[in-house]
Amino acid sequence: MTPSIRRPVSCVILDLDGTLIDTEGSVDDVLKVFLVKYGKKWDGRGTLNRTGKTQKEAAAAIIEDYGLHCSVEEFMTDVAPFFTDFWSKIKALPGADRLIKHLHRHGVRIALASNSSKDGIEQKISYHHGWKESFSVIIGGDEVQEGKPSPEIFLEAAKRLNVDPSSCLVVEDSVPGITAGKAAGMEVVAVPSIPNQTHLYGSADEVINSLLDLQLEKWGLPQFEDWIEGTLPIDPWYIGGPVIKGYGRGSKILGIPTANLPPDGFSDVLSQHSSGVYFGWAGLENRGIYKMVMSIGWNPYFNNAEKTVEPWLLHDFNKDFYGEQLLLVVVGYIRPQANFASLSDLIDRIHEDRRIAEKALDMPLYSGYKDTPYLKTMWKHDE
Ligand code: RBF
Ligand code: MG
Repeated sequence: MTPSIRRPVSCVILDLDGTLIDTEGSVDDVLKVFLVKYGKKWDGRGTLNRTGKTQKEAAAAIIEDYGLHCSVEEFMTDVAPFFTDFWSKIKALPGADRLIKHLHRHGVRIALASNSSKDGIEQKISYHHGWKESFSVIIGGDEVQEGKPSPEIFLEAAKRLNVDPSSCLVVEDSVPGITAGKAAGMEVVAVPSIPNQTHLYGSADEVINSLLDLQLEKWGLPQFEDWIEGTLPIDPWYIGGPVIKGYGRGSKILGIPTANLPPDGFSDVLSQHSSGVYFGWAGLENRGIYKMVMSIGWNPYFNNAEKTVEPWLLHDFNKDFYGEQLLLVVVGYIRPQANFASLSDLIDRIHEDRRIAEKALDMPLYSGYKDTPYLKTMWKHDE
């Protein structure tokens, strides 16, 4: 299936915070530690309206939110060393490294345009191998008069790339960034860093769930070559815990016996991975190792309040196994979660996911993970 071309572009302009690296969460981590110095306690306020702001604007917002008695400049000087420590620990978002390397390998020029200062950008990207060399242009918020939502930074990026703004594709997570990209006359893909707020991103040309879902060929750019039989291999990740009774709806309404895992046990792993449908191998304590397809996220159809993990073990069990230890190695991605028009459409699609996963897991690329020792770490005896 070839998607319809939107408008061919020649260059890509990437945002950094919240688009390539998971900084939005880290800002809160820093504030938690830092506000204590001012005798305040972090309570999560203001997180939503800080995204996409310049450092100065964000600092001003925090001072106001918490009623701090200091100037913006004092605050920024004070907080700087705390951030430097944190940058080294910030993870790349799913698909960020893949996107940068792919574009670079195909000679598509990339600009990095961030409201952060140039110095801050350089620090943050220095922890990611091969990134700096992949960007033809890097622009910080301190190099323009006005940060996003003004189009200035993107127009300046196009100028330095020596292309017309209309030949640029912007990838952005925040609303101010999208506004800036459209005002610059560019194509804009939104990758929201805040879930379930799709309605805020209406002016983007497309809204995607994660960078893994970006279809570059829609803009006439070289398409990713790593998809295979409807699956995308990912760096494997490992989670496990006792099987808990799920919301119950999965089994009852859908007739799909998912074995839910407690989301609190590995919230950091969950926050590092986009919601969506994944597959891999499952080790069930003292029973066996089974093929597995799962959804992680909020499941739009049921509108779950919590990010859930719902692996479906592809085997006929004749009874429930609540409380038993279930370990998973997740090896591939299939698709983002979707909101289906009807329950039967959702069920059909989940069965399609099952077929894709079952077939893929027989490919050497994925089948070897069946022997991952981790899957058996809870077992009393080896077979
Ligand atoms: N729920 C959705 O609302 N959208 C989806 O795209 C979706 N995909 C799923 C894929 C798989 C493989 C599985 C096992 C479940 C999926 N679900 C999806 C979740 C289903 O709605 C879930 O079992 C119920 O939400 C029960 O809590
Ligand atoms: Mg951003």
